[in-house]
Amino acid sequence: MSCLRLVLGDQLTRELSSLRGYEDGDVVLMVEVADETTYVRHHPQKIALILSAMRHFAEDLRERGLTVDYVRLNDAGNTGSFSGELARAVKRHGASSVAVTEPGEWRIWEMMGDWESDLDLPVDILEDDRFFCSRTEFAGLVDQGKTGRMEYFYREMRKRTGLLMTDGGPEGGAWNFDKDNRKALPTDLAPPHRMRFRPDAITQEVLELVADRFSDHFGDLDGFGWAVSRKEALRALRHFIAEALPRFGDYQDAMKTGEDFLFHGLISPYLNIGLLTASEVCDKAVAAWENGDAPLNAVEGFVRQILGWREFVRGIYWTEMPGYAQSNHLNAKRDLPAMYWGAKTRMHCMSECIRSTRQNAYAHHIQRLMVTGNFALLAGVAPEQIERWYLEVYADAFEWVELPNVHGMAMHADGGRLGSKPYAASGAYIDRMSDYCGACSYSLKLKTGEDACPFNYLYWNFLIENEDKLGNNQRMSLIYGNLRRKSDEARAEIVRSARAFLDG
Ligand code: FAD
Ligand code: DLZ
Ligand code: SF4
Repeated sequence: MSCLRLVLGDQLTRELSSLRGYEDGDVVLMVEVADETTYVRHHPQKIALILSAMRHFAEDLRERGLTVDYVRLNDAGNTGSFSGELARAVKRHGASSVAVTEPGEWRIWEMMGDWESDLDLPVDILEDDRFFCSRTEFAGLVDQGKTGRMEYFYREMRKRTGLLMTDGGPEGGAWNFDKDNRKALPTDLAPPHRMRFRPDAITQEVLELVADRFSDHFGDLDGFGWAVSRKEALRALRHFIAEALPRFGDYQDAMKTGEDFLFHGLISPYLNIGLLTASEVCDKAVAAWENGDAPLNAVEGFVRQILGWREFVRGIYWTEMPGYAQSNHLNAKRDLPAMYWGAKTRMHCMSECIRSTRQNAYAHHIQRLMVTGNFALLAGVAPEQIERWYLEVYADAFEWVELPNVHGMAMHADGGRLGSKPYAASGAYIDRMSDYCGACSYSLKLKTGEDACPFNYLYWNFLIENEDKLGNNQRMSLIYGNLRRKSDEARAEIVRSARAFLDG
């Protein structure tokens, strides 16, 4: 009685639930399929990362003595879908059951629901226990009213895990040290270099395949330097903890021309495909603080991103889907501007973030939220168009984490489930956190007109257009107070500038 154990491209973890209990005679199935490489037009680096990491993981399992059946993208007879390849493999191996870990995307979850009846054998869908908070546990917290805001969920998770806790309270006497964080970057401070990994023979072969089949997707493949095995991902993590973590908190929100990584971890792709686990990453960061190698404001800020935000958005995704993706609270309808695909723009901040995205399949959080996300929010881009963009262009993009971040955090399309108010900002915020404005051909000082920073008038225009939905939001009362003090003439000038820009 052999069990076919299907491992998906974002489940590359040795301790995965579907690999536990492996017995002689069982077969691990891994499949490269056209449906997954093209359901959106992924950045070529994302495809290369996943396929190469899958091939390395299969080798690793074989070295540990497991039998692995690995189907390559160009193999003859490849049906191109998970369902098709699973059916073929069941026949090939005469399997009597299938085991698989729950997937990271709703569309695959729905697909898996058909497998038992289609294949006419038992299909065991096991919990993905690589997260701190299971789907069921999160649903329980929703019922207890503990997931209204990320901050309360995070505190609950600190208590449950004991991370950065002492005598039942938070280490350092506070849950959050953001007052010490978010500084602008001093001009003389050089960030550490990015750790790049030279492609080995397996990666070289994948790079050729990707260049051959996906060269029409947005993004550069040259300079591919991602870690593709657990060993390399651990080296990347050690590099981050030693070189960048100590300053992570201070400069978490900073942006600088030509500096694409600053003090960020660049570990989200590894976490999301399973080369690193959330608990080991948090444990190592906490150990750095315990050993005196990183300050508490940095380590707490970092742990909050993973134990707090990452778990919170996953919980929202699985408790709110499939309806979550359908809402459009601000009724945003505009098409995604061509500059997101690299068309020339005078906006230096947008041009920098999109350049980094194209070159690296990466932009850091504040670039995603306060530049490209903020622009899409203020310009009223249709949520499904900007969501698709984020899902396509980042190496770490999987719907469970991408959708709540874009739909909820950046676009406020969920009406406030994820965040109590939209992260809308004018050019002043971007200027405070970056050196972008000094190199821009728009003027930050001008508030309206052809040469004014577009973020300035788009910000007020957004508030005017959405006054019926946001005007009574307690957290925006100050801003709306300022808007209401503007003369009719000033408001009309804002609307005129915004229309001219957006229609242009
Ligand atoms: P660091 O800044 O070093 O942070 C450390 C880790 O914290 C990250 O690796 C990540 O695992 C976690 N983290 C931080 N913020 C978040 C968050 N808001 N949600 C979930 N995890 C978080 N993250 C993704 O993993 N995939 C996405 O598709 C994705 N899309 C995003 C879209 C938008 C509009 C926004 C605003 C954020 C998005 N994020 C996404 C969250 C965040 O921007 C990335 O996790 C981060 O930039 C990854 O780079 P890093 O590893 O250098 O992160
Ligand atoms: C993203 C991706 C890509 C590009 N290719 C594959 C693939 O060929 N085989 C595979 O198993 N997984 C791939 N993935 C990741 C899947 O899309 C991901 O596992 C599902 O979306 C579930 O989260
Ligand atoms: Fe961006 Fe405005 Fe600054 Fe130019 S002036 S870089 S458009 S915020």
